[in-house]
Amino acid sequence: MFRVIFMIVTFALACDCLLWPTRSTTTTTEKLTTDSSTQPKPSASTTQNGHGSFNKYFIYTRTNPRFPVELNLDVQESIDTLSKDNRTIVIAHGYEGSAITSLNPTVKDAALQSEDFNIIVLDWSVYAGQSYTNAVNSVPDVGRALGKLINELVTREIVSLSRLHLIGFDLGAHVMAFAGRELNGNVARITGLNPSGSQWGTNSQRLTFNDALYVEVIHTDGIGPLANGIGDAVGHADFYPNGGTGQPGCFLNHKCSHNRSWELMAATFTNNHLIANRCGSWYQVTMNLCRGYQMWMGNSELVKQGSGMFRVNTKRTYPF
Ligand SMILES: *[C@@H]1O[C@H](CO)[C@@H](O)[C@H](O)[C@H]1NC(C)=O
Ligand SMILES: CC(=O)N[C@H]1CO[C@H](CO)[C@@H](O)[C@@H]1O
Repeated sequence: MFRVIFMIVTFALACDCLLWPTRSTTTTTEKLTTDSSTQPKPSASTTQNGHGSFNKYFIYTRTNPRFPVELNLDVQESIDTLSKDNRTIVIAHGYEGSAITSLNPTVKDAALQSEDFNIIVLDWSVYAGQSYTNAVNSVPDVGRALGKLINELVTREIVSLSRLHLIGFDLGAHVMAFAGRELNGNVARITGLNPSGSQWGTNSQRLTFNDALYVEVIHTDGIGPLANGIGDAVGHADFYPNGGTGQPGCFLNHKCSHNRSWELMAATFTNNHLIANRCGSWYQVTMNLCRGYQMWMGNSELVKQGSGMFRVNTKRTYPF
């Protein structure tokens, strides 16, 4: 029942985005509603250069929780949407995603409910909508371009790396890895939400604990040949809700378990209720035998202590 309500709410929010009226005060909102067929469709080149130039960035705050302002460094009104006083969260979608993928309204709304954040939603749908391999090949450049943009915001003293949290889902987790590297690993926190596994399993450029001062990974679909995510522990803290596979209520639907990573993340912004225990071994993770110290999974804290593998058992419906 709650899950149904949650789905309806998320759907309503997604539709909300599609029904945005054009606004004269920003030149940008309508861009988000542009049909993808009218957008440029560059092919992924082997040089991987310039992919980031198609990135778009949409700002939300408590002042404009519904209608985003497109971030444009040349437009002061756009930059002024960001508050220097507030912490900043950047969200990156994954393969086949876009700014209006349910991940974004869900995590954005939960975060804004918990605190007056600057939320920047990265849209790299021009590449994320191509073949999986093209999308993978564009990840480095998309991430570096995000890193460069953040660097500029830091230079202008609008954003500070110590108050910045990068959240990436699926391929977006690896996008955040490249953004983090561009910022010399000095971002306070990266959260990888079920980082994609296909073509990243042995890829040394995947998300690692070097990419931010604190890297947390939530693995919800990381085991088996059909899994969407890397099961490997790659961050400082790696959380395996319900053992890191087959999430409650998802049955054998891997996409459902994959999505659960951002649903759980969103839920912890408002509830901060998912307390995991440290595991001494992979065996303990899978057998539900983790009895080590406690760690709060997700939430909005920028400085967290603790490293290793952690397991938390959740319910099947929101807020889990
Ligand atoms: C997962 O999320 C995507 C994007 O929000 C959505 O299109 C898809 O239907 C979801 N899949 C499942 C099984 O929940
Ligand atoms: C927590 C915090 O500092 N919130 C501030 C976020 O930005 C708005 C607009 O500048 C302020 O009014 C809040 O006090």
